[in-house]
Amino acid sequence: MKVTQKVKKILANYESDNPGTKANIARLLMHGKLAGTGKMVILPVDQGFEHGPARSFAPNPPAYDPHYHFQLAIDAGLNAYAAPLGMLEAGADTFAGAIPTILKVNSANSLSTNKDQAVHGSVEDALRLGCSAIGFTIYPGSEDQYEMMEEIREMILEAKSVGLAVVMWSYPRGGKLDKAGETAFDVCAYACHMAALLGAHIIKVKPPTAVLWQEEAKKVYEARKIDGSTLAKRIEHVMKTAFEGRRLVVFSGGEAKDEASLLAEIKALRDGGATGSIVGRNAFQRPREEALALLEKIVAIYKGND
Ligand code: FBP
Repeated sequence: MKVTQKVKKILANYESDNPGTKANIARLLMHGKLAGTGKMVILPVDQGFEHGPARSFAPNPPAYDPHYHFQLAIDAGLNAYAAPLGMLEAGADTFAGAIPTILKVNSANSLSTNKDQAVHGSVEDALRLGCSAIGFTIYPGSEDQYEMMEEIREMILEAKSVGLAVVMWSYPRGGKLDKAGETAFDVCAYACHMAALLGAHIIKVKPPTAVLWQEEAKKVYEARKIDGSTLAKRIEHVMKTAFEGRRLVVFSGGEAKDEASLLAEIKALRDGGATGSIVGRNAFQRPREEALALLEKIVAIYKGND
């Protein structure tokens, strides 16, 4: 694997990390069709946990099989595949070394009312399965947010000490946040910044709407004329909150939607300077050939081809 200058420059932003962690960040950035570009597209498949099996897989039944997702990510030439323990274990031998993997170590489920997550995977599991990173979700704003941050503090320390990378899903929800607040411009930027402060190497947030939700922050956004008029402008600002672009930030795909809207959104993410996308339902809920064609278009957008 020849690490490109572009990727070397990105690795230099991780000033405190050991060679093992840097090698794993490099693996994530040097795999697949976007290898070496500094951009990434990741397939996440933890929706079976978060939303339930039928809601996740019934739209495309072959997706009940964990092997399906490894193969989809590999054939689409994505940078990495992220999933909880059982999913990764179910394809661990067949796909060993075939694509960088991210072990999602905590999850929520739709049967609970708590805006919290259970830790069900470990750094040891990630090493045993040959993963490049652990993935962890926090819910900024929830009543349990401090506990989640404390849990991740310990796991980040452990992961970094054994040379793994850390990917953090930072999804505001719970507490006093309403639906509009969860994806508001200022709240999303705040969630991204907190993930950077917690020590994440790669941050995952949702694409923000134009809503300014916190009263005090709104005054500053308006007074300082922080432009949130287009999605690309909002992404530009979110990247600033990731230490002026010193941290990698990928944006989630969301519920399955029509191709034109998804591609328009991805172009805006790219134009705003996003590192890339993490696209789950929009990929695996489509028939395989359709998903591969769509992922090809998404990759082409990040390559700079419109
Ligand atoms: P999608 O592209 O399917 O939205 O996947 C991204 C993701 O972060 C998953 O990892 C996670 O299961 C899901 O979104 C959570 O979605 P939500 O927060 O809407 O329940």
